Amino acid sequence: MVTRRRVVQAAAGGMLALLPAGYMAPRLWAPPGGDLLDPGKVDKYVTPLVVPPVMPQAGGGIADRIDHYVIGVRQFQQQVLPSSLPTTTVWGYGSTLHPRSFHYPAFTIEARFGKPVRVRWMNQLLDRKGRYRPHLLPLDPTLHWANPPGGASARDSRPGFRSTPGPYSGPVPIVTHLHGGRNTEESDGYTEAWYLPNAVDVPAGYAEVGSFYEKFRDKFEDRFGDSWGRGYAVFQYANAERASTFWFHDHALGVTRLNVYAGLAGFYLLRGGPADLPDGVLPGPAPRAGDPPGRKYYEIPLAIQDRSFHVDGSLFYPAGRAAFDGFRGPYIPDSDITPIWNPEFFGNTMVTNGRTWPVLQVEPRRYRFRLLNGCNSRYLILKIVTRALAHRPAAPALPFWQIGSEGGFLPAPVRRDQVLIAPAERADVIVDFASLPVGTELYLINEAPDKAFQGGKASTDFSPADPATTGQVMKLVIEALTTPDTTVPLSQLSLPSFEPLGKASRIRRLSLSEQNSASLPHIGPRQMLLGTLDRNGAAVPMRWDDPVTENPALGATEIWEIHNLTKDAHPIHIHEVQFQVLDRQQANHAARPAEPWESGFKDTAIAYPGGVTRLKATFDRAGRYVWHCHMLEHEDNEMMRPYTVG
Ligand SMILES: [Cu+2]
Repeated sequence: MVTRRRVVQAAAGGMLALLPAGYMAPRLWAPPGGDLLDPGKVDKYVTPLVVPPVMPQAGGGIADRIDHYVIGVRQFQQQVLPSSLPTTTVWGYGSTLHPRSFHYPAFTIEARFGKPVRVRWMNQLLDRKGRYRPHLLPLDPTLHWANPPGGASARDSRPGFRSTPGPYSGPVPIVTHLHGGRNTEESDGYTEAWYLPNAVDVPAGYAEVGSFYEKFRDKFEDRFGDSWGRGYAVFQYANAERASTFWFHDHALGVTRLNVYAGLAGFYLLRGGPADLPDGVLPGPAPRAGDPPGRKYYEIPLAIQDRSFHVDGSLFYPAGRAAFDGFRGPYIPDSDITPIWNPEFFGNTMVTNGRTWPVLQVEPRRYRFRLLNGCNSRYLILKIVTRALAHRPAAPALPFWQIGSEGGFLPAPVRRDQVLIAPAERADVIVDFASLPVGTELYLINEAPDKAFQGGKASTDFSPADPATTGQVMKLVIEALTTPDTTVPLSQLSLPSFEPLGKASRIRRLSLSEQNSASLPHIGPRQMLLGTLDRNGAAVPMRWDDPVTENPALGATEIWEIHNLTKDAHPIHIHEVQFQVLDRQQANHAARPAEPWESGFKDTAIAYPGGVTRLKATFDRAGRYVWHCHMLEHEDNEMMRPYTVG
């Protein structure tokens, strides 16, 4: 987006001269700089990788039939940076009955096929006196967002302003989505089913819950006989899906990017059932309840995220539009450009499982890594290499054998020298370190760009991430083998059977488009929109509150053709389903089949610019869900649509 940014800056400079003096000064929000922590000052590979332990369960009366959890969202300090640098104030999930379980990212929920999980998700963003905690990060109140100050009549709307507001400083709405899970609507974490903390000082007139909270609360009580209350909701996950790598994260309307960036994400691993493999076939164990300290794990989930920090250790997130493209106003209400929201965000530091640039000792054997791109906007192209600063594109030292994607195992393992993974995508991979001598040092690097991904190859079509900072993720050091590897070699590994979806009965043509300012020439993007296509193939962009246009019949199998009319690749996520990627087609070219690693079920897939991506899904659960772009900045500003089944 370098080109566009230059255009915008030039246009803004020219335009400002024409504006009344009041628009030019004073500057409302400081640009980044000054107190931003230089990532070059963060020592790499001095902190061991954290393997998140399992989330402790809550005891329950019917604990033998359902796994019960009581999970709060709290604010706390964590040593995200190396211990020579300050701690970071983060938000994270944890079991309210186990205060030491609060961590960013969350401890892992281990779920068994066929055994439901019921979670009481509690908003505990409170101080010791029970007063609400404001957001850690600058929250733009001019988006179409949860908007608690709007009260019952104007919650979940885009509020009007007479002058450009500063960031929202009131109580923060949350609602948790189990990403990848196929659950009834009231348990999906619908973006307008948010709730504030049960604080003593919620201002009078504020909506304490989103517009769908009460309806889904009543549905949940009818369906499961458990009630919701002030500051919490209860969701139940059936765990009827294929064994998969799911994750949970916040999904509150218009504030998801900030809630997730503050730390609200964790793994949810579903095991067992007909689409899993017996214990011992794949590398393991993963953490289990009651593990002694220091236990060795050969199955490890890796949540990779980009972050920036202030010199005091606090999280940095842009406090004004100018950080993105230098545009200094006029903003809403004197134009249609939001004052604080940034169209994308790229941190300057790589964090894995809540630590910057960690190191992991690995034995010369096979490991299973469940990779999650947990970044807001950043794509990752991961590679294992011998030299961290190797010239890009670097030669791979070891391949990844991908065995699974978002919806469980692939039909067969796929060898990949590099793993391209978009925000919210997961790749379940095996890496075999067996051939390497003790003491060998390897690096997990990233060659995706430090800006919006548009497809193409590193160093040919785009500059790869800065090799000194965001171009590095983790270090792996080979240590001595402690026990022989008895897992099945890749050449003999056969994965669980895979049943493709049936024939589709309908094709929907959908669009992704980008809108610039309607009032200020050349200023943009203002927002990205989903929508439909008209008969002539022109985009019909839709906003969050436009009427539902995607309404599959219950049980229908449909093909969704995603026409991307923007310049960037967008990771498209559809709730409630696991889809198959059929093919992709650029204008005037033959369709290309899905990538080999997309041969299983997915819930998020890349829609490349200037082309069509065809997805097939069966919509077999009635209710109201959403589909959206998983670049969280896009999602938060209108690039999300409700859809209904049945
Ligand atoms: Cu997007």
